[in-house]
Amino acid sequence: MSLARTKAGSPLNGVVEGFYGRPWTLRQRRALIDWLHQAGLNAYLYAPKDDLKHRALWREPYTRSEAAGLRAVADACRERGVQFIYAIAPGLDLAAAKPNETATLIAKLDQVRRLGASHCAILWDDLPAGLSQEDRRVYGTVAAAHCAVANRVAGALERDFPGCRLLFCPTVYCGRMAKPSVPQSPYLREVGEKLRPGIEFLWTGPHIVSETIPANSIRALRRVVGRKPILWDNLHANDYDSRRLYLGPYSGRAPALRQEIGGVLLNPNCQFEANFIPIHTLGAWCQSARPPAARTAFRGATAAWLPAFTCRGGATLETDEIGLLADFFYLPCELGSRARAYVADLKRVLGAAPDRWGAVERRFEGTSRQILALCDKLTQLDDRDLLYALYPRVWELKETVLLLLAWIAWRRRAPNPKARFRSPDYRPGIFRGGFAATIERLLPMDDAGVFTPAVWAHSDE
Ligand code: GDL
Repeated sequence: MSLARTKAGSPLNGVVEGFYGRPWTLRQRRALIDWLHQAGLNAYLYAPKDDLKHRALWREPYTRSEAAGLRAVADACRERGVQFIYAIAPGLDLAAAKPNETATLIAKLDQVRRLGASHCAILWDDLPAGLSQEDRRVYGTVAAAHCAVANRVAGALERDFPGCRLLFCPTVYCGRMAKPSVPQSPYLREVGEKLRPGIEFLWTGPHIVSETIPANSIRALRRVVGRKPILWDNLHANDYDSRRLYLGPYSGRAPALRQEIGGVLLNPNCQFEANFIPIHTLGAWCQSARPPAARTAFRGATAAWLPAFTCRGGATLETDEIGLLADFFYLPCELGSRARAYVADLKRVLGAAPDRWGAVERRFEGTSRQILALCDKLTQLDDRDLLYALYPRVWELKETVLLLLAWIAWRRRAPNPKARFRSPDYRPGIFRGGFAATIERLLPMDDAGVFTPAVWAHSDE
């Protein structure tokens, strides 16, 4: 049994359960800790936005049975050499100027420390703007209030739990939020001056979801806040869009970035079971002296994930099929190579008459059939939790491919190039219906991010 200890300042690499939505279960957290251990990662930051006692009801202590769950997580972490960092997010209603509020905060952290959390974090992300009148009078600024509370907590932890680290997530937690810029942001500058030196600083990169994180963007931040940030990396977070799932590799972060940061905590898909590739490839990025290219790490991860895909009823899955699936649910701004090729083929098919389709269309149909076969096999997975994590997206993929095949069959038969496709299988309101889809059609966004109303002229008559 290895003991979970880190020296102050040694890198913390792993996962932050930091998304909105249903928190993971104890069973899932145990599996996570195994994955972290296997991937050579050493940290789990507990911060599920919708654990009421983490955020909305942060003052309330955990009940006996909730405490048993947290203790079990802490034990599992200790057995696997993973640091269990418990985060609290009091900013929705904390009255910073009232001493008993900080005392309540410290008492709550005391509870989870006694349950076995190795370190603590205090989070100030996603808060309503401004301070109460009283806090404004005492502190003047949001940054001053946040630092005062964190400094007091740090003092108490230092006294009662030597060796316990404290992480701080600022209200301005990415470049895009820093106004007018990272070096000029009054909030960041004040945090840099007032936050006690030992307290560690979380940062999501240039954006909330950062496609890339250039090393020089972090150098600029370090100059302002006076410490190496730990990345809270939302690359694979999907809580902001229930139609997305990210099975692609950890990518868009050059190895040189590693010297600039105190670690990476990945906030991944809400669907726990879908996170194998993100975690495995993060491990490769953090661990290797020379991290492999993202695509190479991805291939390694698909092979390592294969044993989870055993099926009932005789179906067998190959590594290549897992890669195919993951290519269709890759990264926020990137499709995997086979999905990209599929879309490129589709564009050529859509733009040409059937007698010009030739090999492109045959390849397109071939891939379509592979996808459909794969979707069917997945329904036979032994691991039903894995299936259910993937199910909504797999179902949508299958329906989309069937639509494309129906269009191709129709187009082959359609004599008139101006004819338009419709089918009772795709009825308005039933196919892609609902409020969000209605709005998407009224105010579509183009590839450059420009929204243009579909209806320009309207009459008030
Ligand atoms: C955020 C939230 C996080 C959420 C993520 C993606 C931080 C620090 N906070 O802004 O809880 O999961 O976006 O939606 O990232």
